Amino acid sequence: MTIISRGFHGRRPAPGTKLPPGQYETTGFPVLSAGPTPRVPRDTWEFSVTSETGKRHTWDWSALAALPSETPTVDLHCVTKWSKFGTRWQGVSLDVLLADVETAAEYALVSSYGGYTTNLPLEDLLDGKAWIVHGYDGQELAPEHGGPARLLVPHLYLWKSAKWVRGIELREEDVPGFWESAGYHNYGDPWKEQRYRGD
Ligand SMILES: Nc1nc2c(c(=O)[nH]1)N[C@H]1C(S)=C(S)[C@@H](COP(=O)(O)O)O[C@H]1N2
Ligand SMILES: [Mo]
Repeated sequence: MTIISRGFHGRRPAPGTKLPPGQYETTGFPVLSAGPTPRVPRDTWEFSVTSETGKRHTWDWSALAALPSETPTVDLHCVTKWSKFGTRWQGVSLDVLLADVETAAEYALVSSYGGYTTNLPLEDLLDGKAWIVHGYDGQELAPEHGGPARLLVPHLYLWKSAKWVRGIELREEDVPGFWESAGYHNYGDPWKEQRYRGD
């Protein structure tokens, strides 16, 4: 007879866990920024989507604020191994922002005030999976966490959630962003532990 103890599977998460492999839970909210925090006033803020034909769609702050917003509650997973459960955001779904954009592109390159970039397949921005968020936990999004507005794409590692988001370029060909060029995984699925190139 074999007695299987609770510890038998070591650190493997239990079925149904919210913690992807190799991650630990934190209750704080660490700030990770590759450079200084840009200060972008809401009245000069602009966000644009540019399609592969060069057609540009632009929203200023009042245009963004006029769109229907959602309040997603999501878990965050950072490649440096912390995860934070149940974060509450407010923002506009990319489904809304991309609704009138005609495109046959398959890839998106996201860029930020300050110069940061990150890339992902366009389909990862659609179908309720991504938002441009401007509120966190019932407050305006703080500058260190990407305010006035950031991308939130919580099913991928958090480096894909570009802070101080400024624009999205829709492209026929994929091009690596800042961390992707520096050796991070091109896609970054935390459940497959796609941290670095080759994972
Ligand atoms: N513009 C910009 N966005 C960014 C970053 C950055 O350096 N610049 N860092 C990324 C990384 S590596 C992480 S883990 C998260 C951190 O978000 P937080 O500081 O709100 O925790 O933002 C991501 N978005
Ligand atoms: Mo990160």
